[in-house]
Amino acid sequence: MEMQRTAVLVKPDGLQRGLIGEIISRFERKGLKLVGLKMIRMSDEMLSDWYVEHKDKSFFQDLKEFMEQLPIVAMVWEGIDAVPVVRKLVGTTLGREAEGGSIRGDYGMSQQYNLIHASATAADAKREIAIVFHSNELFKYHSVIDSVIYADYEVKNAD
Ligand code: 3AN
Repeated sequence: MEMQRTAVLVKPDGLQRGLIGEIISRFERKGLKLVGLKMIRMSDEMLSDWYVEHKDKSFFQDLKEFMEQLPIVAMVWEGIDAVPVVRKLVGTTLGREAEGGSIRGDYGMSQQYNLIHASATAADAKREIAIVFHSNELFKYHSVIDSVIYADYEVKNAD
């Protein structure tokens, strides 16, 4: 159990489909805390760093071109075990197979156009957050609902 930050991108297909509000709303309702948010057009260089694990895959170039064509909405969410929690809300990669109730399961049919990116591990989250956000664009604040989202002992054990 660990307090974590995780990176989420709403990809060009999510922007085109008008799903930004819906996606933000799902993370808010879950009890995650929004600590960073921006709309940017990612450069080729940023995307090469972002998708470094896929650099030898056949779809690498296509994936970068798709991500470059329009702006994306980047966010950072914080919470206990935020990395796996967000992955679960997002659902598995292929929209057609993703579980109903997950974002991809409810809104997507595709593998490439799967609406959203979420960090796979805590180490990936750190690396990805640093690609898009400066430290002064990330916020630490007390949320008035914190005390009904977690019990005190959970917060203590997560520090
Ligand atoms: P996830 O986003 O579920 O972690 P990854 O890391 O396997 O999935 O893939 C990163 C992105 O690359 C996916 N979100 C998808 O847009 C794209 N992608 C993955 N596999 C393929 C593929 N076989 N063909 C085209 N695009 C793919």
